[in-house]
Amino acid sequence: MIDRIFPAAFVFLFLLLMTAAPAAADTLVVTTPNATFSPQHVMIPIGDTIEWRKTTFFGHTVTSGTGSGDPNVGTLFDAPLEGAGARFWYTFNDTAGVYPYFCRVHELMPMNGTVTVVDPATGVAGPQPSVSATWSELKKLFVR
Ligand SMILES: [Cu+2]
Repeated sequence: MIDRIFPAAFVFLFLLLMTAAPAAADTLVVTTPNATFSPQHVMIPIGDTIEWRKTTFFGHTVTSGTGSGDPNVGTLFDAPLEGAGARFWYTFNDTAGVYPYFCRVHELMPMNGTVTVVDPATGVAGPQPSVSATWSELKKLFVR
């Protein structure tokens, strides 16, 4: 009896594992205690979402860029100035890399943070190295 049930159970378990859906994208929460972003620096895989929860009375923005002097300030996201209870979500679906952001009101505190987005396939947080050289080009590098 055991001999007949055990292999069937094993095959069932195997099929269950093989057909299991990949891990769903997660949401990571960043709060705003004492005019800071906490945690200040986070690392997530591509596809995950950051939820900023404004947890204090004082209003904050969540603005992409290194600061007001950044020529691309706010182009990726720019949550409005809001206080306690306000939430803002951004899903990092695009390219792996380091995404700085800050609060426009408390920029000089400084109130800022980074989101490092990692490509899970490579573990690389940044542009992929591309191999576009031809064989003869490669040989020139090593054969003299
Ligand atoms: Cu602020």
